[in-house]
Amino acid sequence: MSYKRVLTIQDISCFGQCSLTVALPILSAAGLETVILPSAVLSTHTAGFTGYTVRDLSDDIPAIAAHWRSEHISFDGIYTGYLGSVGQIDQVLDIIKTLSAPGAVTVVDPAMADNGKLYPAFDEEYARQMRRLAFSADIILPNMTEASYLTGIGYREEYDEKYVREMMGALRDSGAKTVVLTGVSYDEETTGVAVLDGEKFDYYRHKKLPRGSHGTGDVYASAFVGAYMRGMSAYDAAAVAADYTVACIENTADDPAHSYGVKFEPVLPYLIKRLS
Ligand code: PXL
Repeated sequence: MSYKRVLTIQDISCFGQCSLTVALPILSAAGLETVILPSAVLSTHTAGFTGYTVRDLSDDIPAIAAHWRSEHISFDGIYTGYLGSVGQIDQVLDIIKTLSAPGAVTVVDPAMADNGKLYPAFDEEYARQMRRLAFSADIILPNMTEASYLTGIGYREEYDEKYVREMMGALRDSGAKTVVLTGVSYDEETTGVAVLDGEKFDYYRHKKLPRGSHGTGDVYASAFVGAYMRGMSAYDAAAVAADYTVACIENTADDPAHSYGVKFEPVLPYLIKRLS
């Protein structure tokens, strides 16, 4: 089995089962050498907690990248998520330019918004700057809200396939080679993932669980990157990641107090099985 090295750049929310505390175990379970670059350290994530601490690590990132360059370290994949501040967009673009191995894949989860709104730490300027990173990626993994911010196409709660195709076409025409749009739902019972890979449009439908859980975007993106880097097509990786995320939500459903994240760890054997 080929052994790939992936760099993931996103925050450490010490408590809350999202970003790096999700990405590192999932990518490792997928059999990838996983290198982390924390964009910021927070006591918790920012959704549903108040009074959290934040330390932006922008001042450390250039020196870390310079050290890696001096050690001739490079990456087969670079996967970015929640960043600490708008200035990190250029830092990340520079890392992609200087630390990618030949043929490396870049995957950008423009983690900045959900349910029609930006996350508390971000503003319109961040969303505008995120376009530069997202549109330079090989693969982007926005949800419907993020796709709306990236394209300028108005966010809608209800829509049809024509709207979804228009959104994805706009993302692809702006530069992203493959678009994986999450949380695409046409009815009450089901939701799914739309994939535009070159000219090919596909939709993977799965059941919609009554309770939306925090952190599922990060679980999804990490499982997608794991599966894709293991050699699956974008569509197959999108489907495996969806099944794993649903299984994680189901594994959390009997514990309403656990609303800050999903219990993804006990379900890792299922993901590993799907990847082997
Ligand atoms: O799951 C996305 C995410 C990651 N990191 C932090 C967040 C959020 C979403 O709110 O607050 C710090």
